[in-house]
Amino acid sequence: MTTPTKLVGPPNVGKSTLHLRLTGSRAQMEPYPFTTQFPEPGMLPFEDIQFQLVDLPANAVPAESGLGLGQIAPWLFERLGVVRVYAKLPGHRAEKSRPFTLRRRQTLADVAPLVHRDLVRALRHARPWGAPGFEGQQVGPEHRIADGVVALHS
Ligand SMILES: Nc1nc2c(ncn2[C@@H]2O[C@H](COP(=O)(O)OP(=O)(O)OP(=O)(O)O)[C@@H](O)[C@H]2O)c(=O)[nH]1
Ligand SMILES: [Mg+2]
Repeated sequence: MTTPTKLVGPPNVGKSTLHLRLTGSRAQMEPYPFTTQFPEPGMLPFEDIQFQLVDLPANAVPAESGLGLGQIAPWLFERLGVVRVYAKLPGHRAEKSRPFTLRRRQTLADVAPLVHRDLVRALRHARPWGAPGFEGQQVGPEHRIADGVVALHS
């Protein structure tokens, strides 16, 4: 088992240097801010376990002035790969105000237990709307989720 841990901080303070020293990663370090553009994972061994240490791009939003504050939520949304699923059950309208939030690469089988306990076993097929190419087309529980409405059928 690994324990994911994130390395965050202001620009140019030596996060990547530390990451490289700890994990032997190929994290890029330069004497100017915003060198790190993408998350860089590395493994830090300790006795018989390993920490997964992720070097992250700098957070340059000054809390005092609030400049750029509005970018944080969309950035998190994108980087975490959040997907919103609006579930529709037979005989009900789609719940458009309360999406279930999952992550990219999850499947409709992962949606089922969030909607109803019984759906875990009962889900037979679904019809997703939102992703191009799957507008209402029948798909199985293994189908990868996308933002949009999904009609679930047991
Ligand atoms: N003097 C000194 N310089 C350091 C230390 N750690 C890192 N540096 C230098 O500081 C600069 C920035 O290092 P990085 O590791 O790229 O910093 P960072 O925080 O990852 O920067 P961003 O990815 O741009 O946010 C590099 O020139 C490093 O060589 C330290 O402990 N002391
Ligand atoms: Mg860096």
